[in-house]
Amino acid sequence: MRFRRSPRIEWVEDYIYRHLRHGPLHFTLIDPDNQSPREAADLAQAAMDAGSHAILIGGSTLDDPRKMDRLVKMVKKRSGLPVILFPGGSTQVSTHADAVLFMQLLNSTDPRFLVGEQVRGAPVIDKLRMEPIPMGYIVVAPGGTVGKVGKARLIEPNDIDAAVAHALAAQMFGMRFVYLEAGSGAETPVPPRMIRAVKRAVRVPVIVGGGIRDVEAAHDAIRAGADVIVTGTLVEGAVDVHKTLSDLLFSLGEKLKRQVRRRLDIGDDYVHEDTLGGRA
Ligand code: 1GP
Repeated sequence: MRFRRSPRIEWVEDYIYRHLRHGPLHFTLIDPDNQSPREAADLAQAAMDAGSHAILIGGSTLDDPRKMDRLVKMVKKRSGLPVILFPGGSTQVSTHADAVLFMQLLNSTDPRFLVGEQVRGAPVIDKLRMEPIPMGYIVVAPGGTVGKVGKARLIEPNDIDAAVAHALAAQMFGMRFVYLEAGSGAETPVPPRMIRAVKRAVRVPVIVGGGIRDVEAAHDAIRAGADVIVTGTLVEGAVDVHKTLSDLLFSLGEKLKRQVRRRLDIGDDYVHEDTLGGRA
């Protein structure tokens, strides 16, 4: 019997890695708890026009699979971007999405978020032939709703070693992304010092979100080494989503370019390219 050396990397993950070669990315988070399907579709289109790279859909509390399905379908129809589920639980799966972040809340104290929801969701994802993207999810204080719902033993902002240890564990488990989360709407985002330490420790891309509300915070995260920044609240509260995101991405543009140049200079590379034989 022949075994594949590693699971097949499918198109959404490949899309992310290909874009990462040119610098950090921005993902727009849509929380189905806070949006009607129509509002979500408008938001997704504005995000695409502004230059965001993917749409994440998910929330900590939604438990209405039909609303989720309608919302994902409308978002998919209106935006040409990959639509990736960022589920709070196994009921948040929709046939219309392109991929799902198959994640483990690594600092949860509840087996449900460590393995229970994943076991419930896996057969559904398999049946739908949806692309799972294995990801270690680490919640940092203040943690917000996800910290509470996910029963996280929050990592304190100054506990850099704990963040690094969780990220290393994720990588050793074979997860292909690490997500440092301060919680949606967090007063304070993940500290740059923590991002920097995690980025140095792991070879997989580092996603950072929670409380990134302005260019400064986004820039700090990117300068510290974030490969992907995620914003949700920023656009939810915006009068003009397109303008808000365009302004953010435009001002990051120049900074991102400098960051890319630095990366090229130091020959930074991603672990997946070894496993893909340079496919990305
Ligand atoms: C939440 O990290 C995301 O999972 C986004 O947070 O809503 O604060 O942008 P914000």
